[in-house]
This record gives sequence, structure tokens and C-alpha cells, in this order.
Amino acid sequence: MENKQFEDVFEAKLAKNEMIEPKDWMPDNYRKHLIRQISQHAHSEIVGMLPEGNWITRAPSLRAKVVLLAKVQDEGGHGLYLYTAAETLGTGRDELLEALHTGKAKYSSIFNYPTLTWADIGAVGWLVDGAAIMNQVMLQRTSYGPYARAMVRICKEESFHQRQGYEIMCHLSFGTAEQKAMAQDALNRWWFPTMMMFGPPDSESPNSENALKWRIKRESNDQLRQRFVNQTVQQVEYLGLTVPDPKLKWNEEKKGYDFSEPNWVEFKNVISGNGPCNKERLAARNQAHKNGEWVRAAAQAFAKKRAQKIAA
Ligand code: BYC
Repeated sequence: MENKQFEDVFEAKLAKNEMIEPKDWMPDNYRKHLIRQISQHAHSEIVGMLPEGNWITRAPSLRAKVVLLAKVQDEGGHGLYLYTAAETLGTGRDELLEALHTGKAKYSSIFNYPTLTWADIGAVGWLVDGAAIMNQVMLQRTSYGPYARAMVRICKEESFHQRQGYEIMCHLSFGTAEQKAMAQDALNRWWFPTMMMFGPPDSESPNSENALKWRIKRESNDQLRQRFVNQTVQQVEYLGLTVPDPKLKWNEEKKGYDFSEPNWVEFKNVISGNGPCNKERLAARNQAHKNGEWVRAAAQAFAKKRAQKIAA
């Protein structure tokens, strides 16, 4: 077939809402776009284990510890599904990790903020996982099959994570005055960074046009951010806390809240590697990779021996 014919088949599949699979023909830019997004998503899951992982030893009860441990393990699993999905596009795991470890690849801005108190673990589960689900539900119907299928399982687990965080926020908000103040302080610090997770405003989002055209994303950054605010304000009210935004106001006409823009200068600074914890996060990932060197070597030696045995 001519290139044009391949392109027509690809476009027809998208128009019929059919999935594109690894062996199907796809435009180079579609492949590149997916590798960029899926690998950044995978890196986010793995780096996202760090701010929560440092609270496992300090969780306030055995139950809280077990639940947090399970959540952090889930994030590791999400990273693995996503790296595998990216590999089906013809890229190697080593190459992807190299890009993370050298600071070439991006990962979610949110994981460059510190978790200072136990209330932050509540806020991360509730707000960060809540924002992640808001974005990821649409990705279950993304046009690339392996990514869509990975997202189905990820979304199920993220829902549990959101409940885990909200439960912590409920305990603190309905606890002593000191606990409630901790919950409010965490909300104050995490609200705007969470809003940044959805990406820059649509008018400044260079990748959105192709993402929407190719059905990689089904909704825009601003649409998802608006939905997140509309849904989360009710949860804040239930907790008896206050959204740290004096401009937050219900707008009857648009049936949604008006709200302040996050600080986009801060966002650009964070995604350029200059956020509060960027250096610490990259150093931790590099160290973990180095510590795992003997495991990778042992697994490769085992696989080699097994192959030799089968061949013999
Ligand atoms: N952080 O054109 P745009 C999770 C970059 S949840 C860092 O709008 P796009 C988890 C963007 O990459 C978090 N970088 O891009 C939750 C682009 O730069 P490049 C992960 C960001 O791709 C709980 C540039 O800014 N979720 O993992 O259309 C616990 C222009 O942006 C961010 C996903 O990855 C950001 N917040 O939209 C543990 C979901 N925002 O690449 C783990 C899948 C933008 O051109 N990803 N940038 O150099 C997406 O839906 C989209 O990639 C984004 C960005 C909405 C993130």
C-alpha cells in the first residue's frame, strides 16, 4: 500500500473509535507523541512513590501503614504497566530510564513538592490521586490499545487511593482543632500545585491539538481542571475546610466555579527542574537504579542460563 493508503486506514480507525494496535501502521508523530506521554506518565508513577514512601515508617497506626504501603506498591505497578505499553511502540526501557535519570524527560510537576506532615499524605491521596483519576478516566478510551488497557486497571486502583487520602482528611478534619489546622495547612499547600497537574492553559498547550485530533486525549487541560474544581469544592465543604482561593465563586451561567489561575511562572520553573524537590527526586531515582544493578545482572544471567539449557 502507498503511504496515503496507510494513512487513510489509520484515520478511518480513529473515526470509527477503533483502537490502534502496536503492529498497525501509524504516523511517526503519533508514535512519538505517545512515547513522550506514556513514558512521562510512567516516570510520574515511579517518582510519585517517593513523597509518600517517606511516610511509611511514620504512619500513625499499623492500619495506616499497611494501606499506605499497598498504595505505594500500586504506583510502582502502574509505572511497570506504562513502561511496557511504551515499549510496544518500539522504544527500550533502558532508553526511557536514561532520559529520566539524566533529567531529559519530564514527570508530573506535583511530585517536586515536599510532604511535610501526615496531613500531606491525606492531601496527596485525595487531591493528587483525585486529579489523576479525573485525567485518566478519559485515557481508558485513548486511541492506542496498550495504553487504554493499562489505564483500566490503573483507574480502579487510583479510586482506592483517592478514598485512602480522603479518609485521612476526614479523620483530621473531624478531629481536634490542631488536627483540623493540619488538614487546612495541607490543603493550602497542595491546592494550586494540584491544579497545575492538568497542564498549561489550552491556549498555551502545544501538544493538545494533536492529542485531541488523534483521540489520545479526549478532553482539554482546561476542561479537566474545571471539572476537578467543581467536584472537589463540595468535598472541601463537607470537611469544613476552606479552599485557599479568595476568587473561588459559583458561576450559575457556566454551571461551574470561577477560580484563580495557578502561578504559571512557578509551574514552568518546576517543570524545568527547579522546583523545591527536583534534585532530591532525581538523586533518589538514580540511587535506586544503581542499588538495583545486581538484581538486573542476576536476572539476565538466569535468563541466559535458562536459554542455554533449552537450546541444549
Ligand atoms: N508536569 O502541551 P501540554 C500520577 C509539560 S498522576 C510536568 O499541555 P500534554 C500519579 C508537557 O509534558 C500524573 N510537565 O502537554 C498520581 C509538555 O512538555 P513536553 C501523571 C507537564 O502532554 C498519584 C509541556 O508541559 N499523569 O502519575 O498535552 C500517585 C506542555 O504541555 C505538566 C499523566 O501523565 C505537568 N503537570 O498535557 C502517583 C497523565 N503539564 O513533553 C502517580 C497522562 C504539562 O512537550 N498525561 N507538562 O516537553 C497527560 O494527560 C498529559 O501529558 C498532561 C500534559 C496533561 C500531563
